Amino acid sequence: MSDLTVFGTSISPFTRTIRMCLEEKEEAYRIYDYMPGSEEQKAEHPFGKVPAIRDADLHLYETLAICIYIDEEYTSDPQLQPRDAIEKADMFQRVSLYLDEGYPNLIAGCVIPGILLPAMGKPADTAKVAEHLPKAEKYLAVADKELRGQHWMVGEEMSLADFFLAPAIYLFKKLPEGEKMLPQFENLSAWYTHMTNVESFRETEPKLP
Ligand SMILES: N[C@@H](CCC(=O)N[C@@H](CS)C(=O)NCC(=O)O)C(=O)O
Repeated sequence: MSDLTVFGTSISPFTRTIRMCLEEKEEAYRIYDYMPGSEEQKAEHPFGKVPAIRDADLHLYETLAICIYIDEEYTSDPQLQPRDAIEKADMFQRVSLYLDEGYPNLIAGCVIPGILLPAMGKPADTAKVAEHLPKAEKYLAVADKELRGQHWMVGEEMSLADFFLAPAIYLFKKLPEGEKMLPQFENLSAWYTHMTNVESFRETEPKLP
């Protein structure tokens, strides 16, 4: 059994990604629900971002690095990265695109200003949402096209590519504009419905404020 601790609010889609990895590996862990920018999280990440982990003497931050560590240190099945070189490159291409175009537009540009700020008693930033919705739509159109009707984003098995995007889609669907936008993407909608049956995804559903 691991001695692993996760630092970061479970609302964060990045925290959910690493929790999904841990659930898949059936590794026990503790979680401290620290918010981004809090003094506690600044001790875990140099920019106070969420998430970070500690595992015995190891201290790691940045979600992708954490996912790779979990998959390669805890070697039990399922494997979360394809073995085939082309599929592995495809997986990292999708994760990288998500980090560049997905998270900044879906979450930072729409979900946080549109629903999380109001949930925390602050005014919504509707101008920011309006600016980022078309960019979110463009990103989703690419993700939809690349799915080509497959169950998983890459090859025949689930992988980190699925674990990065699904938590973001969950939150984006909470935004009325997001809920309305998703059905136009048939591949993505079918894939997301498939993801909602994945136990590690269900087990890590956050409690929204
Ligand atoms: N590059 C970081 C990004 C993590 C990130 O942006 N997390 C968000 C919460 S979902 C956060 O901490 N935002 C606060 C900030 O950007 O200052 C990673 O991959 O872990």
